[in-house]
Amino acid sequence: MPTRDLRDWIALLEREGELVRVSAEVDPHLEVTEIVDRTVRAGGPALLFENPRGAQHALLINQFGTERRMCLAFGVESLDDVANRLADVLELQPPEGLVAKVRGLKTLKSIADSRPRTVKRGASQEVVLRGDEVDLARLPVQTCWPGDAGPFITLPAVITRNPRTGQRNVGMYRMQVLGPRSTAMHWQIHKDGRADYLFTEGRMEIAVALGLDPIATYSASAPLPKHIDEFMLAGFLRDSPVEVVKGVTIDLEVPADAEIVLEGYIDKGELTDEGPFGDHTGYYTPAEQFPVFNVTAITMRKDAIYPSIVVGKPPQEDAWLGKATERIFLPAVKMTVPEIVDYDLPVAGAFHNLCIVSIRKAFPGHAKKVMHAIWGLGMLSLTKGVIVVDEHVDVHDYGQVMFYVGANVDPQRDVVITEGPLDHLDHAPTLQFVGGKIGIDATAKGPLEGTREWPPEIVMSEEVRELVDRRWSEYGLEDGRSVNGVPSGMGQTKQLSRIGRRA
Ligand SMILES: Cc1cc2nc3c(=O)[nH]c(=O)nc-3n(C[C@H](O)[C@H](O)[C@H](O)COP(=O)(O)O)c2cc1C
Ligand SMILES: [Mn+2]
Repeated sequence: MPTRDLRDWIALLEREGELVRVSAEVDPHLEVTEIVDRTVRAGGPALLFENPRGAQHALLINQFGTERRMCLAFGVESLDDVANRLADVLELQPPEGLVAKVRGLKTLKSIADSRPRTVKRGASQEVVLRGDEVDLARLPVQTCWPGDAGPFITLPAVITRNPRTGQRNVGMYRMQVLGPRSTAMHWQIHKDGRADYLFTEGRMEIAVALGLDPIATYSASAPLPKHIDEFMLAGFLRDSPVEVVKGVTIDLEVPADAEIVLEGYIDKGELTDEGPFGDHTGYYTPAEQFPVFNVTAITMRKDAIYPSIVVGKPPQEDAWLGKATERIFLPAVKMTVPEIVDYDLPVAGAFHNLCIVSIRKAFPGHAKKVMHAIWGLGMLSLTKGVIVVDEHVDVHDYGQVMFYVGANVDPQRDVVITEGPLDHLDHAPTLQFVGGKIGIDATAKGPLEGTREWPPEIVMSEEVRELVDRRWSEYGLEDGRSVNGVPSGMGQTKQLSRIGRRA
């Protein structure tokens, strides 16, 4: 069962041996980052710093840092189980027969029941600080890297409303603390939060939830279409709606179970220099102008716990938020491009730099069609490089992928160079926001694609493999895993299971 709030989640992590409490006084200025960086790379536990220097609240970090914890958060054995539940919804067909009808109705009901529910009272408002009582310095906000412009709130769920439709949007955008009652709001150019801002005239009310259950926190980072409320996704994935309560100084609803809520507003046109900030690209993003968020109230639970995350050179904790999105959105990607079998966004590629995709190839030029489909699909459109392989290739095994890139590619024939929109933070292109794209077709080619006769791949006969399986123990050898004809990663196992384990 997924957990309902952050305390429930911390208790689960503790029961599972997945959390360590640090009682020593630790400085949120750089020191926490260095500890977390080492812990994440070692596949270590979530950390609850009980005495962050200079602050009045404990700091939770690395709650998402391994595949096991990510699965615990979603209450599943594997992230693909989450994807399968969504696939059921996406594939909802007009049902035939009674059993299918009942199943269909249950699925529809579970979607309807996923909408946030308004309640009268929320633990997130046990303590209310307004006006001059508001001081962000009570929170252990991290300055993550030596070149950062200041402390940044890094794991917020920022709630806005589209002024035209009234639709809620929830997104995760870093917030540089500027003073006791103000922060910057780092809304990148492609994001829904930014669009809500652009639609607004004058003043825009904002709520920022800190310390939610892990599914709601994850949902704030999920690249949903504009008109879908991220808290509805959270309700669906949790199997219980996110409860919301009216804000104390704003006309927005805020999560009733949050540890901390910042209420406030942004005045259109009030901008500030934001950054530099050491980001998930592995580089500092330079200072740029972003809107100023003015805080009118801090509401919180008693002894509220402040959540944080460090981004930087991969792999960091956010790798697993990204992997969750990769897995959870596969059914939606397949619905639009059904010939896609699987895809992998390598963590080392910082997600937007590289996408490996396997396809059921059916016609000449098919791999190139799929590259262009990816460059036209939601946030995947920002992907800089796409590698396409045939369906039998395991996209998560980078050794295999590299083999087919080496073996099957004629660079003159199989490489596509084009251009399009790029990630807001990508420093490599000459212009910000737009630049080159590369596609590599590593599929086997047919005569209609202008090749000579394509040779068969080497594969041992099934008969001999069975014989050797049967007789293996007679040979006095140890591991005899058969990988018929498929080059294995040569010691490089799947990235998915690897991120967590390295020292
Ligand atoms: C740890 C973390 C930090 C992020 N920081 C930002 C950020 O500062 N600005 C931004 O635009 N997106 C940031 N993102 C990505 C957005 O949360 C993500 O694109 C989300 O889908 C945005 O929601 P929206 O499309 O509803 O605006 C971050 C994601 C994570 C996991
Ligand atoms: Mn959104």
